[in-house]
Amino acid sequence: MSTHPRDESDAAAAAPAAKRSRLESVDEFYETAVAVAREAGATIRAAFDKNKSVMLKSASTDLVTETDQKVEAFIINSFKDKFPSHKFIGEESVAAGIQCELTDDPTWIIDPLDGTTNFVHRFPFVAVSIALVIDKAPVIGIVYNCILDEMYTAVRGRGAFKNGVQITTSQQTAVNTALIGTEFGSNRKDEVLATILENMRSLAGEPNAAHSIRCLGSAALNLCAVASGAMDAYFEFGIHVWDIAAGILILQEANGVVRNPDGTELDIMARRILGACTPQLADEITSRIKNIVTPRD
Ligand code: LIP
Repeated sequence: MSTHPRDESDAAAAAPAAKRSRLESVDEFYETAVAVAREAGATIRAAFDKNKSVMLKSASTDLVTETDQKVEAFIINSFKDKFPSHKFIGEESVAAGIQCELTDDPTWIIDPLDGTTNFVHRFPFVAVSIALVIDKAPVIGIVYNCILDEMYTAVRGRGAFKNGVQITTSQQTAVNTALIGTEFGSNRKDEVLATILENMRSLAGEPNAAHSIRCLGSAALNLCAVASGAMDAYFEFGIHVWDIAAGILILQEANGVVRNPDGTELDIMARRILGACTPQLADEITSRIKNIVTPRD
């Protein structure tokens, strides 16, 4: 059962045949993505309180479990069955050596379990993140916090929703009244960590100190927190396209702004993100943080 209102049904009826069939496909893609995210979430929830065998990827701070791998395989197989011509970018497939290439073709970008460190420690900010990207722009974004049962959804042009209720960002325009999300990430090399801490200090310290800083441990859920007004902005360096593809659309559809942290137009493969409730807050954060250079996805 859909949690996303179909407020374009009148438009669909009036549209020419080609456009109508595209709108109908979007509805089918959306319904499938929500159902798959729910089923994936049930698998994660069942494993959440159990002992996990934890493996390392790029560093001792970059974790993966059997559940990440099992859930990604389930999600990709589910979409392949229904939409055989579509392409995929999945976190664990890329970790296993599959090329991370974004073309203009319809591509499902999947993080089966965003917040793996949280999952390992039973900190309940764990999400299934699924985006459908067409012509390199997200068209559908689903982020499901399967532990708290919070389903964030967006379809381009139709608004953003949390458990079926429309969400919008807060209206904060300045750092000194804002709650700001950021993360330590998995690269803890000395010079990287120094810039991360310097950026936190620049925002959390006087003058014009932010109300506070939060680290939820999931890029997807940080973006949804900004989308729903629970935080005012979020930025991070070193994330991957699968961490942010769905959350970007949810934040845009909730009237937020997404950019590269240096203020330029967002490049979703550039492994950096700044999301904010207003352009003014985004501008101030940009002026107060330093860039961290990372290789592209
Ligand atoms: C996580 C991100 C988080 C980042 C972590 C990690 P994962 O994704 O969502 O924002 O700080 O280093 O990349 O690995 O749990 O899917």
